[in-house]
Amino acid sequence: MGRKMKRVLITGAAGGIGTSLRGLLRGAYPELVLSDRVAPADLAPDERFVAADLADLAQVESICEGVDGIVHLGGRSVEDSWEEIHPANIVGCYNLYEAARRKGVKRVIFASTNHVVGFYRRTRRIDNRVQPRPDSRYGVSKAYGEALAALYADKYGVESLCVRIGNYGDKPLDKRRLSMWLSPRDFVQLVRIGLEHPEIHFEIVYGSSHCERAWWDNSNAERLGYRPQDVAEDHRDAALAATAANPESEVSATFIGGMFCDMEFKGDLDRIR
Ligand code: 15L
Repeated sequence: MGRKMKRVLITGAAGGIGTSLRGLLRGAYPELVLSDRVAPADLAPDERFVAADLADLAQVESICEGVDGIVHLGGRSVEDSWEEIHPANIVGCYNLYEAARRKGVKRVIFASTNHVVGFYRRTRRIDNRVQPRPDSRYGVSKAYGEALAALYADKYGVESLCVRIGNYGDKPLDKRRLSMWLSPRDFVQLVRIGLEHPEIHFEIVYGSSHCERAWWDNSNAERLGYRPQDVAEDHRDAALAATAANPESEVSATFIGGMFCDMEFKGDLDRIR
């Protein structure tokens, strides 16, 4: 590995992924700075927390001070109204990249999502180069974040790894998640590749563990050295039973994004090829 990271900032550190990542990254870098709007309840004595609202550029600049790498998990992580998505994911993501540029941050790991490509049919195999087909305002905001990552890499040299996370958790929750589950330790592997790999400029990879039923080709992650350790099919029976007990709607079951595609969906799904 190449890049030397002394101080790493995690935004959205009090959220679900942030909370588990914090523990798994402890000791990996000399200094971990945690940020969110409110401090996590269980702050350890060796953890440094700095409060910041992503919608406030001055606050975001202050948390980027002296930082080498950022794991940007902050913002809304599910579908919501535009009034919620706009400040958190549009303004917030712009502020994050602009603050990173102003403070000379070298690398950003951008937590993107499968919902950027949610309206691709499950019958099609996609890779990291397909054009976005967002399934929600949330998916659009993450596609915008990926575009910002490209702009800031090309124009200003702020390097980014965008990870289109499938579904993060200890196990795949249902049949859909057998195709996109991401275990905590496999995410840590991707984060460390993103922060330390010597040759990242702007890259998009999928955040999934070893999923035999994946709807995507993740060879771009493999090219960067990613070797997932956890196997979705080890949890097959429980995941299939969960979907048998609670089947997906026709729209959900047709597209990668599942229930995000179904929300507010009007008309005939055959129009989406
Ligand atoms: C996501 O992007 C969300 O953050 C997560 O809560 C899940 O809904 C996941 O996608 C998913 O698609 O299962």
